[in-house]
Amino acid sequence: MLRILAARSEVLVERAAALAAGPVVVATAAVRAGLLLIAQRTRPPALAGRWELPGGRVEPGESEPDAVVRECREELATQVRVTGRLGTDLPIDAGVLRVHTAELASGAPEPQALEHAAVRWAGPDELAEVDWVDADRAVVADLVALLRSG
Ligand code: DCM
Repeated sequence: MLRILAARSEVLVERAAALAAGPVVVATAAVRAGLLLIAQRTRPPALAGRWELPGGRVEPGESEPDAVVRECREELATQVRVTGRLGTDLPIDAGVLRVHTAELASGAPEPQALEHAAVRWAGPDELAEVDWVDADRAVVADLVALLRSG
């Protein structure tokens, strides 16, 4: 009984922490042949023209990897397979940003900029020069290491 109560209160504490942090936004670090997929935002005006890892808000009841797969399908018309996590939680205005690593599923279509101004594959030496949105810039060193490790 005590163990059940303890487990329940742990779940409640986790939920309270999640609510305090706000909604979770997932970002996708999709890697292919040593290159990273990056996408140029069109909105809001403050972020338009700057580059990001594609992603978006996790919907209620949805897992983070499922949200990554859905967002890549909706925004890029491609199919990804989530392979892990990168970096720590990044605070953003909308809540918290979590980066997941991914690869294109075998036979997946080439990503298209359905909701971005452009998408492109970037190498490790280019990443420092990219005009990143602020949150994503915080993981550039991790992204370079990810590309170099493959
Ligand atoms: N966001 C971000 N970096 C990303 C993806 C999203 O900082 N790689 C931010 C921008 C928005 C919020 O998350 O404030 C929601 O993203 P979107 O507008 O793309 O749904």
